[in-house]
Amino acid sequence: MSLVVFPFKTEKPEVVVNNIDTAASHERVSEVLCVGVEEEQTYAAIAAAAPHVTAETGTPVNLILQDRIGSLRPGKGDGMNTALLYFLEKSDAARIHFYDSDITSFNQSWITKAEEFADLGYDVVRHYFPRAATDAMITWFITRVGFAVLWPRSELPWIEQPLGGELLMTREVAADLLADEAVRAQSDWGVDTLYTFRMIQNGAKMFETYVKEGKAHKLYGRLTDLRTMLVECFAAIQSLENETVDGTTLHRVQPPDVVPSAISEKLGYDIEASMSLLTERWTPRQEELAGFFPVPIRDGLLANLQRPRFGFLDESAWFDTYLVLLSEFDKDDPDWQELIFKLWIIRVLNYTTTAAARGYAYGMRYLRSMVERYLRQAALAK
Ligand code: GDX
Ligand code: MN
Repeated sequence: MSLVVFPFKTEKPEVVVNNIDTAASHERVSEVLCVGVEEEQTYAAIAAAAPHVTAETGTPVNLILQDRIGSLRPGKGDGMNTALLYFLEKSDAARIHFYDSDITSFNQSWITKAEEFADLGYDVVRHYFPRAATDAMITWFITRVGFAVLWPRSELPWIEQPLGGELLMTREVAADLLADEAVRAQSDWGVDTLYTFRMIQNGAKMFETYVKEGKAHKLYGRLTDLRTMLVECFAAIQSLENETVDGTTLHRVQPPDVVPSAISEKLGYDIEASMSLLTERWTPRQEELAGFFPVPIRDGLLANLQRPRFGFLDESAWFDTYLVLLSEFDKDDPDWQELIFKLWIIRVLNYTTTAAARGYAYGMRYLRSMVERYLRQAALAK
């Protein structure tokens, strides 16, 4: 039997409660655990609904607040690690599933799929979803690029959605994760990167299952909403820079299926609003830090003091930029935070206007082949 966990912050209560009910009604689920941050309105709504769901389904629904386990910003990482600790110490379930609580397309087949592949002997089952060509821009330009550049011979760059919050793992995998000091420390958005990285490094057998209805959830508008996530996801990669990963892990990916037009035709972010961010919030120190980059990149970046410019940051310039960021970026420095944010927006706009503008199929083909080119380039240098 399995424990299903929903980490939550402030979400629409009816969405979360509906998801809890869906999970509690599944025959493989012996308990549902909701992990909140504080006793706010979402927490109160879940507390009120939980006894009814338990009574109707016969499955206990428990609600707890996250512990302070890590040492970075207290965020989703503390929530997930609190759930792992609960799973290992207070539950006798054989497997744990995580699902984001804000998903409106969640249904029982997600749990069934994960269980079926775990039954086949995989230690980790991750869900992956069709995404718009301009969505998942942190995954593509930060995480998958970082995995390709740093561990080109490992399975890491081949993981479809390394940051996805929907996954199953066995007790053994959970114990390995929680025994790891760096995992416990990662209390922020970097937690997904750490989990994915250690799973592959520890040799867990991983299966990625395709969920064709997609993950419909609370949407972002301007890319500003993603700023903290960007900084924390990059810092997580940077913290792993000196680690080694061999290339022997078993990792299988279920082939993708049809992509609904609602997804292939979706715009992932507001282009005009994001462009206007490029000329804002400059400081003299950021201008100075721009000097760390090769001259054409520095000059292109600084042109954004006057007006948005993004033509210069193509695939090869991003490789060079990424290497400089790996060695120079300081996650605690507000000027570096703003500069990596600007650079990432510039790269995203460049990609949007040169590749995604040619259509969904072209954009996705481009992103996949880009990761492949990066890992070949990195492997030659290592
Ligand atoms: N307990 C707890 N504590 N839950 C949190 C916290 C926190 O500090 N912050 C967010 N959550 C919950 C939230 O309510 C939701 O259920 C889930 O975590 C994910 O947060 P959301 O704001 O919906 O993030 P988003 O942008 O949808 O990101 C998710 O997908 C990303 C991705 O797939 O790219 C999330 O799982 C990310 O970790 C992942 O990088
Ligand atoms: Mn979400």
